[in-house]
Amino acid sequence: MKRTTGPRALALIISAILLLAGCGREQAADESEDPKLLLGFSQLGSESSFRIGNTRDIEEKAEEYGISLMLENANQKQENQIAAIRSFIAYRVDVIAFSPIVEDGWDNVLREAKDAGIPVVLVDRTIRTEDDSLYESLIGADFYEEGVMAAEYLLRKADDLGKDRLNIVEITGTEDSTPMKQRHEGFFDTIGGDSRMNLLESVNGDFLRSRGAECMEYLLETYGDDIDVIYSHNDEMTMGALPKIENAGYRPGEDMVIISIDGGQEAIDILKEGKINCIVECTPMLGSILMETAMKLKAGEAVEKVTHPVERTFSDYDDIGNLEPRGY
Ligand code: GYE
Repeated sequence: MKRTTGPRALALIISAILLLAGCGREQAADESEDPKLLLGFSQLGSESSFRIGNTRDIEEKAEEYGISLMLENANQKQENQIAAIRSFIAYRVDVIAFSPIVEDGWDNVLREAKDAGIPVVLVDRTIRTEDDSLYESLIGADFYEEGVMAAEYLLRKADDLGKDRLNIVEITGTEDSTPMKQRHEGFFDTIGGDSRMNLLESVNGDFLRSRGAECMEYLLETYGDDIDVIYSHNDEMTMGALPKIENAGYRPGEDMVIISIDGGQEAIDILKEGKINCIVECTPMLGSILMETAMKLKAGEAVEKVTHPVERTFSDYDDIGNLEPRGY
């Protein structure tokens, strides 16, 4: 048997080293081709159908555009995202993208990316920083506007219900995250001047189905019959809450007005059954804009600082019988 290290064996050894170096990576860049662009993307987790749809869309669009994707999933931990961004810098990717789980605490790592000359794109959520030059572009929904749309639905519904008081409970998303803050503000700024509207309590459900169920259980124990409206910051928490409402003997969608956000297929189907009254769309399909933006950045072209997708509301006032499959 030949014992010298031929080119093929060498290639195998190099691949093995690269694989080891990329340990923990869900998908490593294909080194065999010369990619036109290497994109490092740190996804924040897998907490909802929105998130899973967003990850899938980015993987699919990277492939379509012939872009090599290094994808890391942070499993809901900011420190994992920071470590992923550092590994992208060490790998010298062309562009770094990430969905920041919370708004604060990114300045140091983003300064490191800037010093290394690697442009950064924020996907879905934004960050709080005094230095806007730490990122090139934000691609994500206008969460404040989503809160406004949810409130506009409620104002219309309130007129139809004809009650002079509506008691609201709010189940919010992850503390210190952009959608949590802005969905709250947009909603309460819009109903603020209406004397019928009364907030009983806001509780934090962390965008998780299990937490949505726990929050609802607590709210029902505390306020029971008094609850007229449930404003939930995502479908996942809404779907955790619904069985609790039914088990407590109430009919969601009739005894209590249910307002949700995202518009994934499972929730849309429940809206069609009448157990959710209104869903504000939040689309996870941000992959194409991300790929276009990354390519422009690599080419040294100017990009939009902020891009918001166009979104709509689905409610019991609309005919959504023929709605296209949602894809998430
Ligand atoms: O609404 C929720 C997800 O950041 C817009 O995060 C996103 C939110 C989305 O987990 O379902």
